[in-house]
Formats: sequence, C-alpha cells, structure tokens
Amino acid sequence: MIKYDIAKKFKLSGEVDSITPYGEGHINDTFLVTIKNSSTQYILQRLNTKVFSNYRGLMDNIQKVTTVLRDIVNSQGGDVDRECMQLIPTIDEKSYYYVSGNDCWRVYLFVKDTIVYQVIDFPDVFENTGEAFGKFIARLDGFDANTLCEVIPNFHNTADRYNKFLTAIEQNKSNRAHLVKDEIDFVKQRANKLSLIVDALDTNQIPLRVTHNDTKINNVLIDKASGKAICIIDLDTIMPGSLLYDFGDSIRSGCNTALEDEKDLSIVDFDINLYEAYCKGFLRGIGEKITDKELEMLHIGAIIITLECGIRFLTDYLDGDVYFKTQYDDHNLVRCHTQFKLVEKMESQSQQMLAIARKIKNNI
Ligand code: ADP
Ligand code: GN1
Ligand code: MG
Repeated sequence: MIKYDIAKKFKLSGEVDSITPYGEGHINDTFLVTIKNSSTQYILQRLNTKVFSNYRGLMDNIQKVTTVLRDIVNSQGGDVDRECMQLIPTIDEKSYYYVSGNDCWRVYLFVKDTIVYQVIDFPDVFENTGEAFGKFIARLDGFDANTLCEVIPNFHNTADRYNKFLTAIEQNKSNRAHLVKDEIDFVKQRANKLSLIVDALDTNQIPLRVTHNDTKINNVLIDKASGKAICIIDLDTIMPGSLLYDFGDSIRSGCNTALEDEKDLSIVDFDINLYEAYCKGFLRGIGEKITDKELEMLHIGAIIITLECGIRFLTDYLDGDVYFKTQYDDHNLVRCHTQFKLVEKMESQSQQMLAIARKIKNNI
C-alpha cells in the first residue's frame, strides 16, 4: 500500500497534498504530511515492528500517557496542541493502522515553528531541555508504572546489554570481531560498573518510575521564538524505568560537542558547562520529586547510559548492522567511538559532575 492510501485511513483535516521523508531518527520511518489549502501538517510514521514487535502494547502506552499529560497541561493553562503529542485516530477510531505484512502506521499532529537540535550550541536551550524532561518525570510521578507494558524488555538493563554484547562477540555474525579488539577491551575493563543502576533499582535504593527512556536531544521540540523546550516527542519507549536513564541519555547526546556520528574524534568532547546547564533545568523541573540517592547517582547515570549506548552500537556492528539505521559500512563503529570518547571524558570529570549536582540542589 502506498503512503497516500495509508494517510487516507486517518482522520486528517483535508486532502493530502504531499508526503515527504522527515527527521533523523534511527528507528522509525517518518514523513511530513501537508494538506491542500491548509496550514495543518501531520507526522506520518511507519513503526519499526522489528524493533517494536509489541506495537499494540506500545500504542496503548502512548495513548494512556498522552491522555494524562494533556489533562495536566490543560489544567495548568498550557497549549495542549503544542506541548503534548496528539495522536490522530484512524477513520475507525483506532490509534494506528495495521497493514498485513507487519506494517504499523500512525499519525501525530505536527508541531510547527519548532527546531530540533542534533548538537546543542546554547546552554540556555539545554537548560530548558533539562527543565522539560525533569517536568515530564514529575508530571508522571503519580502514574502507576504497572499499568504500562514493558515495550522492550530490559531496554536499559545495562548488565543484560553486556551479556548480549558477549554473545555477539561469540557469534561474530559479521566476521568483524577481529577489527574491534580495542573496543571490546574498553567495554570489558568496565564490566563491573555496568549493573550499578539495575542493582540500585533491584534493591529499592532508587524508585521505579514512568520514564521516557530515549531522551536524546532530537526528541524534544524547541520553540523557535522563545527557545523553550515545549514538546517531548518519540514516546515509543515510555515504560517503567529509572530517572537516571532519562537524565543520562540527555547528557550523552547533549553534552557532546560534536555529532553522535562524528568521524573526527578530536572534536568530540564532553562539555561540562552544558552539563551544569542541563542539571539546573532538570533539577528545577523535577523539584522535590528527586530522591537523595538519585541525585547522588546522576553522574553515574550519564556515564553508564553513554557506555551502554556505545555497547549497543558495537553490538550492532558485530551483528551486521541489523538494528540501527546506517548510511555506510562502519557507521555503527563510528558512533561507538564517539560514545567511548565521551565515557572517558566523563570518567575523568565524575567528581566535578557530582559536585555540580549537589551545588545546584543546595541552591534551589
Ligand atoms: P525515531 O523514533 O525514528 O527517532 P521520532 O519520533 O523521533 O522518530 O521522529 C523523527 C523526527 O521527526 C524527530 O526528531 C522530529 O524532528 C520530527 N518529529 C516527530 N514528531 C514530530 C511532531 N509531532 N512535530 C514536529 N516534528 C516531529
Ligand atoms: C535510537 O529512535 P531514536 O533515533 O530517537 C534508540 C535509542 C538510542 C538512540 C541512539 C528504540 O533512538 O535507544 O539511544 O537511537 N531507540 C531505540 O542515537 O532503540
Ligand atoms: Mg527520535
């Protein structure tokens, strides 16, 4: 079925004018839909059902969470159409359209006049991003995590990611293991750190919450006029998790001075001023909801999630590039290198990172 026929299955405001590829996500296929003689636009997405085999549970999670968020934004006098993702139903009132052959499609209202950053240049924009993600967790604090399905089991279980990495080395499906001996050693040297977050969750030292789990900087829309982070997008991985996952992934992506797939490692660095800016916004946004233990572990979250992401890129490289979209042969390896460089940089500044979080919390 072609995209124009798919679009007709949804309750759009008029006749489709154009459908064009959009955005830089690594997982789904995203298109911008324009409507004839109208300024309303939509985002049409084909879900990656290989990654999200439980697309029904996923769409159910999104529906539940967006409904709650809309009520909260409404009650606070916000603009729901700009501050919340709005699913557009199909003509049969479903949240997605399924085509046999494992194709699942959905439509969101397009939020106009926003920018998505791949690299952050301005600390104030990143501070606003931190505030938005902090608020997101605080707003969902009363939401019962058990009512959501675990879309991808063990998504941020870093110890489990490590085991999958070891299996990938053993299976060596792509016959590339001999090319990445140093990278494999890099991970193995850090093996004892990898379960710090899951252990803290398992022993109830930190709470299980409803978290976003994919808080990279291009998953938040920044209002062009005000520079405020107005709408958190890419809700596919919302499920029970730790605040450290969300904090960590924003730091991984936003404090990098270069792109995630920068080949020139000399320009990849961890910007601690951006770390401070994000901490300020995040701690303001989450307010009293953060626990002392979570605060003390923020820097650990940043390091582990960055390491985990590098391990995931390396695992996919070993598996033959079957998970993340890639544009060239070594793309996953290039991405792995940027993440490992950031890990080293963060490790060497971890005490400063901890001091920054404590100082900001004390001043709030
Ligand atoms: P992926 O899961 O593949 O990362 P996303 O849901 O993040 O897909 O969408 C990809 C890109 O599309 C985003 O980075 C953003 O630029 C854009 N986008 C997605 N949804 C919207 C929306 N409702 N309004 C405006 N832009 C959007
Ligand atoms: C993927 O979907 P996207 O591009 O926002 C991935 C994240 C990784 C990220 C690395 C469902 O995010 O977990 O951190 O790439 N999403 C999924 O850039 O695996
Ligand atoms: Mg995305």
